[in-house]
Amino acid sequence: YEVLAPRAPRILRWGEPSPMSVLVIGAAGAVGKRLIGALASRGERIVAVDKAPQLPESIKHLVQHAETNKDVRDFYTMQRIFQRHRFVHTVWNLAAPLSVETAKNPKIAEQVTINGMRNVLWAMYEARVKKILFTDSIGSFGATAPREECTARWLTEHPLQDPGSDYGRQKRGVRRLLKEFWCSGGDPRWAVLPGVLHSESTWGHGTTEYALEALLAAANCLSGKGSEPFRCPIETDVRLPMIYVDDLTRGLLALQDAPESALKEPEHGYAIPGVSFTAEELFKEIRFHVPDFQHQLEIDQNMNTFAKLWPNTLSPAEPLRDLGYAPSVGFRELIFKDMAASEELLF
Ligand code: AKB
Repeated sequence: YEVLAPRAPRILRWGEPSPMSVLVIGAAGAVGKRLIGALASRGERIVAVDKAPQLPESIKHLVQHAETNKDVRDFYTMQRIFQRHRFVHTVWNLAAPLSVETAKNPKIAEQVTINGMRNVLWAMYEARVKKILFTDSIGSFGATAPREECTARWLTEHPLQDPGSDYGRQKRGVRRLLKEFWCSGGDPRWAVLPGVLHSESTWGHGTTEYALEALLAAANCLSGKGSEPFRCPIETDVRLPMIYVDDLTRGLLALQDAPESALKEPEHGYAIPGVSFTAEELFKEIRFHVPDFQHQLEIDQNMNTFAKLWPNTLSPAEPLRDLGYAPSVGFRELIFKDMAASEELLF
């Protein structure tokens, strides 16, 4: 790479709305949809990119341009998108499979996660777009990492640690590409995400997603649609960090908005903390609302291994100091909100 030169400014005609847009890749996913909702509500113009043939109804009217049927694995597709939309100031690349999907099909996951990011960065480089945000994961921490109060800084200071899964290794690969892009004058930023509770009807196959399954099972139980015990795939005393999606989008937008000078963490990586709980605590809270809810252990080897490898808690200090972000939804509220929304979905 040569160092990125700024693009020549375009003079707008008097009264013409600013065409500057945010480009969201992976727009139709659970996080993509909520992020687009939050961006649209503050008046951002959005270009939504997804491999799906259509955008979900909930975001269709919020975006100015839909680039559907577009695969990040194809460089020329990405290049054409940036040529068509010349006023992109920020890119979100959310296109990546979750942990269990990656374990099942690591080669395809690598093509999407690493090659996809490489294609996006090349296309951005050609189009002189500097700012990109990437969603890393608690899956990046391996057996040698601390369990409590984990920070993104630990990952930048231990770039060679083995995360213990292809999922974590691929995230590490992306962080390396972002570092290169940074050295070339780009402005990459990344967020370490905990498990996201988002009350969507569909989601990918990950580890922390067990909590979503449990909450949906509880909502089913409440509405009389299902009485089968929930099959818990991980040991019930394993504590994992989780976050409610509204807190997450607030944290992500704070990372997008922060001036570069405010970002003190190396390589501009920040964990976005929420709350932490074990499956046992989750089931106890669910039973408070749904006394008939039952569970039984049915350990999934992949999920259980990942869950035991990942941090118990994320540190709130750095995002508060540099981004002004602190989680606002506590454990009980989070469970209640998600379960109520899951129940609404069932009707
Ligand atoms: C997964 O479990 O795969 C994701 C994650 C925390 O990265 N939800």
